[in-house]
Amino acid sequence: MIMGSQSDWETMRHAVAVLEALEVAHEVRIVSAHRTPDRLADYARTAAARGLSVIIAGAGGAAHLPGMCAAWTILPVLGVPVESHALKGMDSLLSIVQMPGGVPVGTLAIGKAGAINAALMAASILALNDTGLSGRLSAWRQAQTDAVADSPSR
Ligand code: RP5
Repeated sequence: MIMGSQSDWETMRHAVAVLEALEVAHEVRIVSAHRTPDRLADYARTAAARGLSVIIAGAGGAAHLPGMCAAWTILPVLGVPVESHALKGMDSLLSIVQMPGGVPVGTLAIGKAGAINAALMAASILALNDTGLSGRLSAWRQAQTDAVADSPSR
């Protein structure tokens, strides 16, 4: 998992929490498309050779991190638009989702929900070749279902 800034952690920590709950091996790095472009190029170019399978990239504002990451790797890249102060994350969303045909980024929702779902989608991809993870993911979904009350408490 990469994020553009320390300030993205408050959002992206929700993805990490899901990965930890599902016992998905992961690493977390700050990599900025604009402030550390060489770090991004190196990270994306070497990701597959280092054994990574999926990259979750969270960024806000002019959120070029997921797209530029996808430009340098054929690994699946899942983009999380972090909610920005100025435009409430619409800038982040549009920056991430409007990729040109040929370089895909799987774009999730703005903010916490997107971070959670990015982790779940990454787990789903990995579970295709990991029966243990598949079982943990099914159990996670069942626990979520079981936690929904029949009626609201008043
Ligand atoms: C982006 O700029 C980051 O992903 C972050 O969401 C946004 C603001 O970064 P900071 O100014 O808070 O470091 O690159």
